[in-house]
Amino acid sequence: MSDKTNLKLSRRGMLGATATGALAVTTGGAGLFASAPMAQAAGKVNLAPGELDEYYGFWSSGQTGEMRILGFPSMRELMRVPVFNRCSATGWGQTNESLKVLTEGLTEETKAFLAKRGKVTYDNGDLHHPHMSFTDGTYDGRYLFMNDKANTRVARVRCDVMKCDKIVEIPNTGDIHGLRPQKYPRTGYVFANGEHEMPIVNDGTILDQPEEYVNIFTAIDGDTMEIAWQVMVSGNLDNCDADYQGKYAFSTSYNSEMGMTLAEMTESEMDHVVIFNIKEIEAAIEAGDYTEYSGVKVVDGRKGRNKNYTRYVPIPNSPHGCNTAPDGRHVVLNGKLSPTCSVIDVTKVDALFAENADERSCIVAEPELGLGPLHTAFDGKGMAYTTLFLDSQIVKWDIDKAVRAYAGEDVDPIVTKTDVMYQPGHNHTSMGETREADGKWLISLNKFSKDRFINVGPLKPENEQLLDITQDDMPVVHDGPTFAEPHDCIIVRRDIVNPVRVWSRDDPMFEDARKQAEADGVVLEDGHPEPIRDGDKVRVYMWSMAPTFSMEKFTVRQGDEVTIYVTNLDDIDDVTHGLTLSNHGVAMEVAPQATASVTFTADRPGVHWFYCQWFCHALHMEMRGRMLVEPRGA
Ligand code: RUQ
Ligand code: CUA
Repeated sequence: MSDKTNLKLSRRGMLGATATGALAVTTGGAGLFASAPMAQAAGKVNLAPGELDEYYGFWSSGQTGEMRILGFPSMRELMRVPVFNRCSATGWGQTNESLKVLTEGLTEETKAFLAKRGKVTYDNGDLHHPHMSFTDGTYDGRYLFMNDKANTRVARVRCDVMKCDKIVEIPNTGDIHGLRPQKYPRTGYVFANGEHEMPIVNDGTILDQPEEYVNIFTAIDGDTMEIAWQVMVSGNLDNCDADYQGKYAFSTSYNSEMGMTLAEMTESEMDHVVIFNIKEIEAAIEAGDYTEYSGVKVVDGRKGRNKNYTRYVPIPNSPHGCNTAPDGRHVVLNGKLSPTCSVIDVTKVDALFAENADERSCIVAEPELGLGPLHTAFDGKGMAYTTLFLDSQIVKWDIDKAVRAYAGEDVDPIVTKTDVMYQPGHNHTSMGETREADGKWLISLNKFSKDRFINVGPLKPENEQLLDITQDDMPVVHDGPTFAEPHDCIIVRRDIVNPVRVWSRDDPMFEDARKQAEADGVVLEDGHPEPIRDGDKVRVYMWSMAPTFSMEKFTVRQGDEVTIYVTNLDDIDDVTHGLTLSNHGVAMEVAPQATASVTFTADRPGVHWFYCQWFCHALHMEMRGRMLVEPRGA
């Protein structure tokens, strides 16, 4: 036996051992993991079949427009929740229930624009930042909020059913990017940054006059999803975060220059972070110091207005991420073009609003960390973890030491650096954006996977890497590909998230269906044996119970506008049905105890089958029926 064969065999033996639950430990340097601690950490990640995760991961998907739910730390993808995108499996964007969510929050101007294109809503979205609602500085398991940079919207997902229930378009501004919920006392406000500057009344009166453009910071009421107020600012807005006192919100600006070209945008050595004084802005609204645009009260917080609504703190070149530390005191602004992070001490922010205050007096540290700092995460033990995009590294640094170094002490805040593959953007620690940061895990969302996986063509997956931060050298214990583009995520302790197992029959999601049934004298749960005709409109009420629909067939006339309501009477965990109507582009999911409906025009005479497309029973294939369409004028 050659040495090579020997090595192969021992490797295979070890893989077998891992599969039976034992830890892969290094033998003679031929181990799966570079070190014993690494193997130990990997053991925590590789859950045995059937073992449950300790955390929920809520992942964005960037330009895919959906939210994803992962089991964490196993990184198993558990669910995809359509939000701004279309979904073939669930009928999101097609059912009346989802269309209501997707259309009701659009402005009249957008609705008219879309109507001319034969649409009722947008088909795409660019979902960057998912964040959970807070109470007292920690996640409360009520809602998840997220932005759509592509079409200037903010969405909310209900954590009880894990479905999106509200989407609002934000008027007066362009392209919502940074988004964070208020941490204290509760959410409360959801803060949203308009990234791309434009005229506030964008009707073509002002075109190529950038000096007339503005940027807008928006506060949305997280309970009603109505826009509470907006603030007009100088410079653009990138990422934001809120403090733990309920007093301030912070937004970075990479284009304080208000430049239109790359050269103009990156011209100044210093850009700024805007600090929003929430109480002062609320007082301005109260006192009437605002202008109304598109029905929203807009406070003028631009530079040089001598008002106490905002402060502009100069920080180095084109800052990006904005992250409040769990210590409740420090806010880290990531330099991007500058190798530094600037650290604000929130206890020094009040003083900025005094007359003749030194505009940088709240900055207490500015450590040089490496090239391309984008985002910072925290362990709740005083350490910060910053992604270095250009260096392809995560740098772990000590916040206290950085503060002392800035004050002149001879200490090095950098603790260690770990290579990640490659070019990390966001990173996130378990519970890291709350008071309950637990310092266990760090995920690095890397924009390039390069050589990590077999080639799938010119379009490549991204790569996510999991680091065990309970160990000093932060070993990478997992990496795996992801499709476009897990832009950001949060990692939430399991006990905080408690979704229901089946829908409640009085859920507001299908309130419209119930009302229509009542008007038709139908009880949704009973269905109706015949279609109900209302001029050219026909309503079909059926129920589903594995493996049947209550109707084997129904007849309509060519040209009828048909609405099919399906109420799933199964109340057993996991028995979801669906209704797909062949050759009509119609498909929807109906989870246990839910009602879903879809409307279409029956303009193809003949026999058309509908069937259940969610595997539900041994006789799932038999779960089908016919729609008979009588030719018109025959
Ligand atoms: S931003 S890679 Cu859209 Cu979250 Cu920083
Ligand atoms: Cu019901 Cu498949």
